[in-house]
Amino acid sequence: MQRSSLIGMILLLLLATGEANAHAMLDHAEPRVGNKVASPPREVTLWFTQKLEQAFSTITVTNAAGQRVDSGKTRVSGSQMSVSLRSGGTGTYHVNWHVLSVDTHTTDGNFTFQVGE
Ligand SMILES: [Cu+2]
Repeated sequence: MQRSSLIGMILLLLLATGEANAHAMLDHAEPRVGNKVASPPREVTLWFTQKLEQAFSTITVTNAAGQRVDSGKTRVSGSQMSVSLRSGGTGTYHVNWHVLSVDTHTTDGNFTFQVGE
């Protein structure tokens, strides 16, 4: 193998590895992950490390009783997305997110925050 083609292969490998690490991951959220807020928030907003595709990016939120409190209409703007909430009382809220980033990779995750008490 020629030296130049070996270097080319190593460069390709480095590029592929870098791309694989570039999925949209959750950067931060409001309400903040694991935090406590005094009253039920009107919406939940999530910021990601990459731009998102509107069509396949969703947030669902359930209250302490396990009832859906999100509007079902996730709004995507660049690398952030948000969804409106109806009041679901106090306790632990669960946020589940699923995103398709512009690099065509999907990622998902979940976190909780506390309301009141
Ligand atoms: Cu990716």
